[in-house]
Amino acid sequence: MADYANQTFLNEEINLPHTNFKIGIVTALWNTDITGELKAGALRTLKAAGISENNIESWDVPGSYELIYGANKLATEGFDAVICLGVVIQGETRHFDFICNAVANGISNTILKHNIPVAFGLLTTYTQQQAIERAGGTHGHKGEEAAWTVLKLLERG
Ligand code: DLZ
Repeated sequence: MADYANQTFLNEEINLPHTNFKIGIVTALWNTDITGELKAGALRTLKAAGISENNIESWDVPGSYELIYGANKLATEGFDAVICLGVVIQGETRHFDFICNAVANGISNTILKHNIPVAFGLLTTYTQQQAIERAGGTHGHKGEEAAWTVLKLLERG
């Protein structure tokens, strides 16, 4: 996969056609010390782009598997974009594969069904340290990146 240093596009300015977009942030409560930081970064990025707090719904769901339901529910309710945030750390069982694949497929299906941007802000790491490094550490901030991603797509209106 690409290195964080190649992601200079993240510094690009966002030019939204308006700032009234309704954006949902769905965050898994597993590994909440890390997902909490992902959420804080996503909120910071949305606000910096001019999205008012009144137009942002932040919804905490039990685990990453529930991101699928969360994204689909908000899309059904008319949100313009959804940011999904979670951390799945490889354990000794096959849960990791099932959850990661299900979330990837579920989010793809939601995008296609509702035709809105849904960001895949799911960290899928071998260790907790790798996840920490991607929540504002040496490998960037995947919460900020996920928010930037939906904003970039909303530029089109
Ligand atoms: C069950 C489970 C496991 C083993 N690991 C994680 C994890 O690392 N990260 C996460 O977000 N959720 C995990 N879960 C919970 C599932 O996502 C889900 O909440 C439950 O299976 C109930 O549907």
